[in-house]
Amino acid sequence: MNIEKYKIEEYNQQVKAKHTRKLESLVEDINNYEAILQKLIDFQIAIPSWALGSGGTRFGRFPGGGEPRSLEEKIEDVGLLHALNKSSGAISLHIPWDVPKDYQEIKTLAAQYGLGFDAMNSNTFQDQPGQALSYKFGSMQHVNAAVRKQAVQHNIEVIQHGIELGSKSLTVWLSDGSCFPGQLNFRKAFQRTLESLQEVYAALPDDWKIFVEYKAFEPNFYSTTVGDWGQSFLYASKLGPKAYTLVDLGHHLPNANIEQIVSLLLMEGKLGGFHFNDSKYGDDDLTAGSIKPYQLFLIFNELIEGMDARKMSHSTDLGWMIDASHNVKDPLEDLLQSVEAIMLAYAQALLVDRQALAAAQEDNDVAKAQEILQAAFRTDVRPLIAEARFRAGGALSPIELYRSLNVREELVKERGSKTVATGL
Ligand code: LRH
Ligand code: MN
Repeated sequence: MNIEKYKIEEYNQQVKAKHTRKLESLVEDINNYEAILQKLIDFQIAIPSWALGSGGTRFGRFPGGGEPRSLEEKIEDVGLLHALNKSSGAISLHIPWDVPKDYQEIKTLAAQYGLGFDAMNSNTFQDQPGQALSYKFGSMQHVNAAVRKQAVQHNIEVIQHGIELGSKSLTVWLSDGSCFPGQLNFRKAFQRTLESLQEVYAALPDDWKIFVEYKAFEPNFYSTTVGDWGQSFLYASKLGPKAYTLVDLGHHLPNANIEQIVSLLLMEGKLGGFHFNDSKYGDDDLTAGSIKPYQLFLIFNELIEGMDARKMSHSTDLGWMIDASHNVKDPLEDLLQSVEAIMLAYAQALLVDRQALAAAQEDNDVAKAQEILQAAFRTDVRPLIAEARFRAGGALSPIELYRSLNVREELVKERGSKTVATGL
């Protein structure tokens, strides 16, 4: 489904006056307003191809209808999101869930929607039909060299797909680990995984990056072979300069201080990117900012502090991706809300008075430091990101327009109520 530009302009005209009133009262106190707006316009978040249908758990899945039936329809849906919020300018593919049959056709279609291809994702956590060797006991850690070779070969194929599409990075998430004490030799598992990753690393083009994604548990429930930021940092450091860690917000043990992890990985030049989502218990893959919005703000606060210290570009030097699963919400509405929450956290973090904060920290003025941070977090910056969208040609309120255009109903009419998208 295509949302014509005139429909967005028509809608914006109806709500423009209210928006302008709110914006004018907000920007009175923001001196570098235009610079912040440009940063918000430039900030693009990649949409996961595997999260455009309804997700589920082992207990059940409740498809909402109108789900994309092909990679082409997935690109259309991301194109629709990008038309509405102008902040979703890339799609992140997962292989083999989204194997492109005709590279040129797929690239042309994506370009029509102003989309690029972000990190490619490999999959050695499921056995595919006709697969020679099983990943039941792991892939790159496996005791059987032939299984490790199969996993390495798959990752090299994923890089080939990415090269054809213009992607510049590979995300490797390994579900490898163990479910019971005694099942695994941790040292051998680490070394076998490192050797396998080194073979994949050797196949990377010079201008590519590899992201090593860590996760505390699930589907293994005793140990995970890339189980936390320290282990991912160890792999990325031993692999070489093109290797980085990837922080999926849902992959930490309860109460982990993710903003401190981000600060240190950034300091070491080994932070590659993010899978944004939110969670209350485990890897819940909920809407970003829906459970812990203050944590998301604190993460962006550390990102800006660390990226500016290294003179990094906010929009291009790290991988900004969403990784969520939609069990009860319309997948497209959920993704619009995640992008909005990420933009809100970024905008609020841009408002932090960094000189004053640094001075308060040097004075051990704890209360003052908190006042400075929370002044930014408690600023309603919604008019600011709405203005950024408006200037970029998007809708002042994407979800409001999505609903008033009955997009889901139109997609169900076009695709049917029982269609199921590939992915989680
Ligand atoms: C693992 C993960 C990984 C993806 C998968 C879909 O939990 O976060 O990033 O490959 O979800
Ligand atoms: Mn992830």
